Amino acid sequence: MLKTAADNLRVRRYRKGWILMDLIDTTLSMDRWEDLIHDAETGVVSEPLENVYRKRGTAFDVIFVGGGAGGRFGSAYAQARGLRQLVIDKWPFLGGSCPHQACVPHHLFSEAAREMDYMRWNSDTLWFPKFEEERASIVDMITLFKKGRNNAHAFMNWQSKEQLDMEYILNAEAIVIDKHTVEVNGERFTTQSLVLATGTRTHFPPEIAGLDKAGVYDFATLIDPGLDYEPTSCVIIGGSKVAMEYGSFFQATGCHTTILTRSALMRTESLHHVDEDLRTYVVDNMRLRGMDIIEGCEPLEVVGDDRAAGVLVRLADGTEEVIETDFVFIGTGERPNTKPYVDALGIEVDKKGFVKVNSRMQTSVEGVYAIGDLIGSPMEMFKARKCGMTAARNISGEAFEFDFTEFPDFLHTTYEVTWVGLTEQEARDAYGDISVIQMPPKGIRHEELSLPLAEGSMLYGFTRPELTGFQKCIYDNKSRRLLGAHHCGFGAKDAFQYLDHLIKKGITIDEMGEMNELFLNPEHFIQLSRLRAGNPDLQDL
Ligand code: KPC
Repeated sequence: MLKTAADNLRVRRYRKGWILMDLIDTTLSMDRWEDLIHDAETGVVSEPLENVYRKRGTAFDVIFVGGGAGGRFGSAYAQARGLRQLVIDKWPFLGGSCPHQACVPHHLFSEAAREMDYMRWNSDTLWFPKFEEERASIVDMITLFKKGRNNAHAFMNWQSKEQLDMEYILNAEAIVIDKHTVEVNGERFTTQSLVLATGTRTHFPPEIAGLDKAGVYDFATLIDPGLDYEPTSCVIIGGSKVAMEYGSFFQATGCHTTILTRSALMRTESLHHVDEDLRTYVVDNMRLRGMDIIEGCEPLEVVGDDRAAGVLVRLADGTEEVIETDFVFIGTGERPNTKPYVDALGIEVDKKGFVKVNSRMQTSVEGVYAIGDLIGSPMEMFKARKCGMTAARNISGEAFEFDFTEFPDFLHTTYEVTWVGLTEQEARDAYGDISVIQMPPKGIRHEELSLPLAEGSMLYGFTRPELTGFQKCIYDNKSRRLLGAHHCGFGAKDAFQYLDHLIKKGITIDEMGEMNELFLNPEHFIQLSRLRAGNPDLQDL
């Protein structure tokens, strides 16, 4: 019989009924971690994986319930500040849904979508082979992801243990008893402070009938248990980022995709500062790739016997129709499950169940903190991680506030779409006298201009100029400060992390013009700003 990772590890029985895998004195290689996580995922190992200094007892300064990005970064920060921390997760790895079902597969699929889009536009030209749609398989991509994802999981466990010296219990449910007590595997651990970090799940709108039918998926079930057939078409219910991102991927594989959304794409409540010109370019380009986007409609029911066969929708004009499909994907946003915390602790939550916190991540109950997706939008990595850090700083005695009202944002279609600061309209309303620098400039049709042109868009520039992307930045003419930047294209996302910081520091067009571009820089903002920076009176470009 093949030995499993579990066979090679010491299993300690503490007391009758308490069995766990004690890892504190063992250094596992990446390979061994991968094997162990695999064993836990397949049920070969069912006991908790524990990295706890038992000799120090079971009392902690802070327990993080949930070891995703917020819980892991909060734990690392708490540990570094000299607090004794414990982080607990039901999955056999730290890092949460990001590397398991969410951000990492989304990025893999979005990169695949971009590659397939590129291959399609260039099919059977130059050195490109003819694009073979039958080889573009959604199931193959899911299989590829699932085969590789434990590597990142293994690394999170290894880094947290060997480099960050974090204490953790994985593969075990945490039950919050009261604000000082958490039960795991029948054993009680005590804590001074408690941090809730258990994230969210897709919201399946109860008013839409038939969402329990086979053939209905969300981003999580697409991966686990996983889509097990190659769909012929897809109907997406909802117009969230998830809807746009996964929809663009499905469409790129050749699975014709229809998005049914109440609000217009990128005009949903959860997104702010979306410039109308950017939005138009993005949505037009999704349609150009063949997607059907039906806005202002109301999906009513997934029809079919036990399997989805279509979606009944009420259109904006009040008529109803069934859009046939064998694959329904839900992209209507996410909700938390906070009932156990309300019941055990009496913490305040909002109408959708998100935990109410102040800027120090403190809930309505003293000593209890909540972080990450559990507290609502934006459900982005920077926020989760910095929420964890904020909680840890406050628990360690520092009065530290985290304001995430302004942040750089992004999504994928077959493009990378990213934005920060004010839209043109918002800037006009707030400042009146502004300059807009954009590419293509107003008055030039994209079909007649191959710019913007840079990494990732060079071939388009010489084949289909209108596909090269769109960009815009906005200055306040009086202070000459950068107010906002907006981009659809390739390779500029990282720049927006720094632009966000620079905008908050008050960077001016003159300082922008002083920067050293690495030509052809995907956002073009430096050279375009420099062309205007010499003018005492700023103008559009
Ligand atoms: C591979 C990768 O960085 C994505 S998973 C991140 C999880 S965590 O570091 O805990 O935020």
